[in-house]
Amino acid sequence: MSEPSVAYLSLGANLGNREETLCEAVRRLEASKGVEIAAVSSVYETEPWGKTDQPRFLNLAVALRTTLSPEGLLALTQGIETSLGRIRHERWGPRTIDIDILWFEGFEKSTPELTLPHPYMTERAFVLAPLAEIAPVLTIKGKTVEAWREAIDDKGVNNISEYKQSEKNGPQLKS
Ligand code: A4P
Ligand code: MG
Repeated sequence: MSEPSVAYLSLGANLGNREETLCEAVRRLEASKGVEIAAVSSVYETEPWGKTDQPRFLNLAVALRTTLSPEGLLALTQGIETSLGRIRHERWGPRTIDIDILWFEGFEKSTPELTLPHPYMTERAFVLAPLAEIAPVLTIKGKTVEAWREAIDDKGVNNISEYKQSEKNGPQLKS
């Protein structure tokens, strides 16, 4: 089997029980073959970006090690989105769950199916704030995630809770 690669994901939800959906998505990632969760950021409540007339999101970032290819990881995350009730309507519109691959070790590519690193990650405080907690020195386009985060306006992006790893029940949000 090949050596695992490090990858970072951004998860977002703004419909339904947002906390429960995010927790369940992390649990499903963790339960997936070829995926090991290395770190989960705090949870942030964030003003909608792009299309602003929609409910606020909860966002978090996940670090993982995986033996999957980038395309294999995308198929997995899209399967989890679908199984959690994601229906694709409009671009940047409301969603039960969205899982974006931000960065995948050793891969820079741009195809319609997959662009790595994620093209908007350095413009989004809702991505950079959680990611800076778990990958501050990761370098994207010549700058660290922490430097990108310091440079961005993070008004409307609020850390609301730590993410708690419970041995029995899997990850849960602290109340
Ligand atoms: N795709 C290409 N590259 C990637 C990648 N690195 N990771 C393709 C994941 N997918 C990637 O995505 C459309 C297509 O992008 C996929 O078929 C995949 O092959 P989608 O999830 O079906 O559609 P979408 O999410 O509506 O479009 P898009 O452009 O991915 O939107 P974003 O960028 O995900 O933005 N505001 C706040 N505060 N918090 C949020 O989480 N999210 C969005 C969605 C907008 N505003 C937000 C938030
Ligand atoms: Mg998306």
